[in-house]
Amino acid sequence: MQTLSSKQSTSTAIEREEKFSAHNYHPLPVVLKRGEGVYLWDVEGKKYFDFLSAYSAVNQGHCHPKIIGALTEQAETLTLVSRAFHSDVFGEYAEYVTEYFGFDKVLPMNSGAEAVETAIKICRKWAYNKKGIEEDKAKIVVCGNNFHGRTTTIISFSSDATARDDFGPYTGGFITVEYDNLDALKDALDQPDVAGFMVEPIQGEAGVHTPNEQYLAKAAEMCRARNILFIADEVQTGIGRTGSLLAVCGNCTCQGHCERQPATFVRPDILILGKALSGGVYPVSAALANDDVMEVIKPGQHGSTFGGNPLACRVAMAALEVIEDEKLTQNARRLGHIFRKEMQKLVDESDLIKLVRGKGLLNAVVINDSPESDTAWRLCLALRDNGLLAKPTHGNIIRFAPPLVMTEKQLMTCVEIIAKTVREFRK
Ligand code: IF1
Repeated sequence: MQTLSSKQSTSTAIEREEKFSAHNYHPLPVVLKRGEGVYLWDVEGKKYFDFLSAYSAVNQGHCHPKIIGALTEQAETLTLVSRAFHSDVFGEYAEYVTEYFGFDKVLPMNSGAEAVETAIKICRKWAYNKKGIEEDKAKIVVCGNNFHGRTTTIISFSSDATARDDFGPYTGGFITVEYDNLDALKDALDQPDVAGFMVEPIQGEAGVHTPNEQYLAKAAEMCRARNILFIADEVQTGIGRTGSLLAVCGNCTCQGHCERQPATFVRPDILILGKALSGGVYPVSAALANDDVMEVIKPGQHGSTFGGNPLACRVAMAALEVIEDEKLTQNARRLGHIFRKEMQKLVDESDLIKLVRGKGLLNAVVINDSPESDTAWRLCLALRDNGLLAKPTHGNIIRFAPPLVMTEKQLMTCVEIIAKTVREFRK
């Protein structure tokens, strides 16, 4: 009886969603009710390891007490005044976040896509006001197979047909080059009127593609030599996920040990953050830049009702403190090495998975089947049944990205679940 009624609550929840919500997603059939740290529970009380972390938003773990404490305390005090007035929290946050990442100024927004749009607008305005590009001529170079969000401008330069098709007319002003190809980048940067180059340091949605070691440093250097802004979209890769505070400083010799102002080899002119900036508690995003770039934005030229609200500011400060307090960047780096080593053993032993790649705790395994097959989807269903939640990307790739608060012991339990599931799986 218990099972019957609880089973119905899963199916009822899914049926309701299907009936009353737009069909813009195809979620794994699991209905979650509670989260704590690396764990999630469904409506039937089954416990899972979260291996998606809401696409790397929940780096600090679910319902982190320090972040929830900041949220509830501020929620009872003041939530929103808009930027028509000052709040006592925004200045404190602006100082904190700029010092943390080593930039002069922050422009606060809410979603990742809004922060990307913000970077595009800053870059274009800089092109006209500072670089002297003729009005409406500025070009921004982007990479093939990018994922930067879902606004009409952003999908205009997407190469993913599902994300782009039938949403035209599209916004112009973008040049697409192959990712991780410096020759192609050089040709594009040498075209007239190029103002910026925007890149994901690791392409997440495309299947966790880590570029060659020198790619980002060389790309940044090429931009600098041509007075072109280097724009890093670290919405998914930033804030400890890849074993360094930012993925652009992934090859830094600090081994993930430097906190704040990373001794990065590669300093973006505009840094875009979102997701884990709030620990997945509240939508908080930001574009950061130094004064020579950010000063092109004047009152009334850009903004958002909710951007920089007191609740968001408190949550973000708490979320960034947790990253430092609990040394989550270092943990991601250490556990990432262990995880890939263990997955490599599985690759060697099994026909089902072809390879493992990634950095820190942003990893993916490639399934030995075509992207059109349903093998990765069915493997994710089997992982779910065995107590681990992950999601396929691009058909035959499964992304593994647990919260960074995971312990080594928990990770080894997860490795066992994955190994057992792979061994028992029939294509
Ligand atoms: C969805 C993907 C991840 C991002 C980068 C900006 C944004 C994202 C590098 C926009 C967002 C999300 C969006 C989410 C799925 C997810 C995703 F698979 F689609 F690509 F993480 F890998 N820049 N990525 O990855 O941020 O506006 O969503 O806050 O369902 O669209 P947003």
